[in-house]
Amino acid sequence: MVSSDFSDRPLKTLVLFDVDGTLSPARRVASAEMIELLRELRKKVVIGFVGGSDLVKISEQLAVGGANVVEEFDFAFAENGLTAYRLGKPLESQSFIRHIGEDRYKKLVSFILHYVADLDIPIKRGTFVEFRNGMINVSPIGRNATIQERNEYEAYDKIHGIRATFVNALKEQFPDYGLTYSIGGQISFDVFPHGWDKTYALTRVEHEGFESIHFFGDKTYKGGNDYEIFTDPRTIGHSVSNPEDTMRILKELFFDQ
Ligand code: M1P
Repeated sequence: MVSSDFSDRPLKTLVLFDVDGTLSPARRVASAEMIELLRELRKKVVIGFVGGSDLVKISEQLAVGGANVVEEFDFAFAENGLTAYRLGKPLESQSFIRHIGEDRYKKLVSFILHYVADLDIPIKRGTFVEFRNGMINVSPIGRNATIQERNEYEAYDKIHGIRATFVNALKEQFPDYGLTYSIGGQISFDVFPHGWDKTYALTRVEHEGFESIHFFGDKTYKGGNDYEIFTDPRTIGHSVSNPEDTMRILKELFFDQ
């Protein structure tokens, strides 16, 4: 039985979306057309986003026209669902540092910073480690890179595999830490405990009784940060190449009937 909170929706379906590359272009703001389509969709089904970034960044991308992002979506899952809202109200959140412990974290971050210092890549900027509530995000070029620098780094990384090699070094150095490494975006990778990928968000809606859960994402290939939730038996996965693709499939599935 789906909660009476959603009794106004004709379909007992939850539709979850990745953010970057699915609802908005990478690190950019979603289009007004996308937000309008989501508002229409919400009249039919329950909607939510599951982003790897923190809520502040996701809000910048999805709060088109000053809207409050946790109110525009029925479920708002930032940091893969470790920070979560249901109908505008916060759910209990999880913490990376509490899980891993200060001592082990210090060893990890020190290794990362030494590794970045020794990296020979064309340019470096700042913020090489971003400490988040549910994960850390590591960027060889640094998170302060401009959009153009990001694009150039992404192309460089595709050829030289800087992030993949970095991840292998971390796996070798910290085999007993129980960490998952996920290369989801253009310039960085996320580090979090096993199981704290996007499927973590599914554990938060398990008891809601939806008849089906759709998931839309662009990094659905093995190693991408949408892979686990896309292939999870609890979801009907849709792999998209950009936000326009998402809109096209939504219209086919929910509006052309
Ligand atoms: O949502 C995908 C990824 O987006 C950003 O990656 P990048 O800055 O490398 O493009 C990050 O917020 C990352 O955590 C997230 O997984």
